[in-house]
Amino acid sequence: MNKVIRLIFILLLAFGGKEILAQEAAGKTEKVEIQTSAICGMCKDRLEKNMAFEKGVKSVSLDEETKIITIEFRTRKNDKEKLKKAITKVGYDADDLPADKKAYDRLPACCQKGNDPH
Ligand SMILES: [Cu+2]
Repeated sequence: MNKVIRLIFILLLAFGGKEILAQEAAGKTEKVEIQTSAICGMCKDRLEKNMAFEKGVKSVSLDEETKIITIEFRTRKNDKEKLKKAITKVGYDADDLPADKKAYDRLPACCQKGNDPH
């Protein structure tokens, strides 16, 4: 390979070219915002950790002020309804979906909704 071309290629990789290639190979991603019933920092950790393991999820972040969880995922592997369902399985409401009763009962008392933020 020509040295100049090789150098340009290496520079491209260094400046994010690699990520663009990887993203294209993996398909499109989408970002969704879902209102949850999280209460405290423990809820935030719990939701972020659990949702990070859902199929196709690339990033998760819950806003402690608004309780809105932002999830970036690969559209080929998951969809918003499934992600909402997964949130309810952790024990929290997701938009219009109520929390799964069993999962909710397993939450520490301080994390069950109806409690004041702590
Ligand atoms: Cu909590």
